[in-house]
Amino acid sequence: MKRRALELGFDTVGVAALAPNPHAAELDRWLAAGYAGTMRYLERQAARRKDPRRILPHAARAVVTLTNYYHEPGPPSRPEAGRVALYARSGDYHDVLGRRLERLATALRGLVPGAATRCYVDAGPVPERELAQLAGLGWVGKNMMLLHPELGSFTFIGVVLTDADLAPDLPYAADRCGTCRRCLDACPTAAFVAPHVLDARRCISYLTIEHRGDFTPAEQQLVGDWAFGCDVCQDVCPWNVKFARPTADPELAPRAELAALDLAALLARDAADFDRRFGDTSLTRPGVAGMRRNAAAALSNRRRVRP
Ligand code: B12
Ligand code: SF4
Ligand code: SF4
Repeated sequence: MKRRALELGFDTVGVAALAPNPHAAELDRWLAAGYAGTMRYLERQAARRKDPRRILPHAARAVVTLTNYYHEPGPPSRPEAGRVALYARSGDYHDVLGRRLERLATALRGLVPGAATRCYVDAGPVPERELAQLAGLGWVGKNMMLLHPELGSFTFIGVVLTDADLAPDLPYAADRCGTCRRCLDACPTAAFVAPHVLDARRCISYLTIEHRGDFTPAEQQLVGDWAFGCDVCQDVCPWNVKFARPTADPELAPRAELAALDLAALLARDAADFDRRFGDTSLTRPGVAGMRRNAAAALSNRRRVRP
């Protein structure tokens, strides 16, 4: 099954034994502090995140995959272009990885006839970083990213839950951040309250992707010239500086239009035009209204800095 995963284009794969989440208390504290902002679904899913055996009846294992999506950031963007995080510069990864995970699940059911399987990538109540660490794929860094010791953190996590009795891998025991704290210090909005604790309400990724409605003036300032997501706390990480290599995956190839988003053009787009250009990308999450809000904020911030 692991061989099949690599043939399908995943960069690495491991198997986690499902058990109550050892960081359930951290999740409870994080939610109680209000750091999830308006992401109410995280509260609704909390019981299942704290015990992933509750997600699928009789689930016993998670097959966890990592897929490198790193691209060279390219030359500095044009004065009136908005920045898009690297993971969103290609076709929508939910679709690309969703298809691959379904093929992996088919292979698993071929090996274990009658096995139940369910696939997840960034959707659903699955504690994906936790499971990746338990499957031996790396550690959770101070920036909360899952860091693989040879790939870095510019990876997507994809999961197949199953009731099949697969041999689990050993969890990744080491924490290789050491005394480093570059990510915490580099965050442009000071969104980290402490190592491993992110106040999402200050995070540019949350504001530009998950937040609904208008920005307050303070929120608008926080997003800077980012139009979708943010990469700063990963860009500065020594593990990425050393190990991140551009992906050769054709389905994750970056699109020039997304590498430097034309903010003024985006402001002028109607819904149909937006769907034609970006309907198969992750920009559909905030949608045309959210992306126009982001474009207006980024343009105004750029003009404020460079009159
Ligand atoms: C909600 C969400 C967000 C929110 C909140 C982020 C956050 N840090 O919680 C926002 C919108 C801000 C966000 C941003 C981003 N996200 Co996001 N997000 C998610 C989602 C849907 C849920 C995460 C969650 O439950 N958060 C709540 C926190 C409390 O839980 P947690 O992140 O799982 O953290 C656990 C561990 O850290 C552990 N823990 C706590 N303390 C300690 C201490 C130690 C020592 C250890 C080992 C563990 C540990 O306890 C926590 C609770 O179980 C996941 C997908 C999923 N289903 O898991 C993707 C996911 C985490 N996101 C992802 C990505 C790519 C991003 C961005 C990089 C996108 C971008 N470029 O803009 C940024 C990065 C921001 C950051 N530094 O975290 C990837 C991460 C891949 C990876 N290699 O780690 C995921 C896994 C999606 C995927 N399938 O690929 N995201
Ligand atoms: S994604 Fe950007 S804003 Fe969010 S925590 Fe990382 S550096 Fe800060
Ligand atoms: S920048 Fe340093 S502290 Fe942050 S995740 Fe990377 S190694 Fe860990």
